[in-house]
Amino acid sequence: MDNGSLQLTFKGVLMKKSSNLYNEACKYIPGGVNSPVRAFRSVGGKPIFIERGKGSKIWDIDGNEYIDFVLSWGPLILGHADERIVNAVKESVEKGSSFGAPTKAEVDIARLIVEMVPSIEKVRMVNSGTEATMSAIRLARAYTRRDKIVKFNGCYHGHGDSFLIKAGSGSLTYSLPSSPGVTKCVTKNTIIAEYNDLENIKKIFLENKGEISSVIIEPIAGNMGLVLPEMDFLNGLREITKEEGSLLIFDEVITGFRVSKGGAQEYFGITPDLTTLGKIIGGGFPVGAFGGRSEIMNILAPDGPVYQAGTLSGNPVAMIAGYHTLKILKENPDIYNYLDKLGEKLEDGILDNIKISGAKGVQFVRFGSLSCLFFNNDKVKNAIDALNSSTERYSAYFKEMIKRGIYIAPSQFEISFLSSAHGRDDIENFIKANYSSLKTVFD
Ligand code: KE4
Repeated sequence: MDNGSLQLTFKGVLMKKSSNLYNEACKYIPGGVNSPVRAFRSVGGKPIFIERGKGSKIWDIDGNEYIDFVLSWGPLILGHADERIVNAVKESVEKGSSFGAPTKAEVDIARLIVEMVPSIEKVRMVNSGTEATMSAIRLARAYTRRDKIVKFNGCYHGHGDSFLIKAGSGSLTYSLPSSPGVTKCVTKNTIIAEYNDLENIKKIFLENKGEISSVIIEPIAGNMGLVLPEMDFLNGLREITKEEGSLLIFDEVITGFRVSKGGAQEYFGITPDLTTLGKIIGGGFPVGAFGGRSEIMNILAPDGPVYQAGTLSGNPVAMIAGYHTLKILKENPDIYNYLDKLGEKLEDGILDNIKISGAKGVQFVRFGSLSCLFFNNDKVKNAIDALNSSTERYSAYFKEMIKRGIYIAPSQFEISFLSSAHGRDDIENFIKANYSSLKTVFD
């Protein structure tokens, strides 16, 4: 798509500096970005370059202010530049940034994760959600001595080869659900199931008896838009993996510490065998983690034969940012009620708008502080449904919201987030912008 002509405007004003810097970026960085979904390709226009953020707000390099509902794709549950995190990071980095040797900060955050996440007795820190999920399936394959994994159509677990088959997030955004470069010997060990379809899973296990090492799932799917698990789907998965001797892996990179202080597994009362984490546990710094029962984790090097490593894994500055974020969440569980109340206010406003704005075929989905607006005539229960959404309508809506100073995900297949720094006025502004944007899109 010609990305040159379409230029986003903020309240009608051309974002000149962003546009020029994007042209410059494209000389040195593929697509001008370091992660595809940031390029705004599916909504058109050039990406907005951000200068700074504070609380619920961000400012672009042209000086335009936005209320941010992307929050770096989820990590910033306390909002941008939270004083408590900034001060802790400043103090830490003044003592040095990295040593390639163990530090107290790693022990402190590991202890907190073990205390907070029901399934985790031991945890290994890495530098991204991708590293966490690729390490978790390697561990599951070693532990069960089986090669196959099951993932769900539309779920995204990072860009590890085994997962780039019918993935979600950016690969769905670019309709590249399976990436070139992933070899057949990898794809043959990845089986794709449909979200919310227990019969399909039972069939897969029958056809691959004794060969499936693990089933990895986003317990609440946030990479095909927001898709909620139907009743008993997760319980059914837990039962069948137990019966079949396969490991159940909850990919809680989004939901971990987001939907409750113990993640989706605490919220639903289902204990997976392994859990992958990211985003919030880094407090805005590059961090991922995977953990589970000691008997599984103990086969990891250096105790066991399963190799996994990382130069900056457990980086003390990132650990401090994550540790203080988790500590604040643990010590202030009312943050989750606050986020849910804000989410409720958002939901009430948007449902009213859908009724009175003349919008047709719009579905609003929310789970706590996670939400998504599907331009779709039907309820979305899996990736097949999600792909029936109108990306054209979403793109038009996105541009209208940006013009009104509301920064939402530049893709129909991503979701919106709230933080404890968001206030009622931010929600009211969203609702106002949402009404006039829907009116414009459907006029
Ligand atoms: P990272 O490697 O991007 O840290 O994490 C990969 C990952 C794993 N599991 C889940 C459930 C995830 O949502 C992600 C990454 N999320 C996307 C946004 N939906 C990252 C945004 C991007 O790719 O730029």
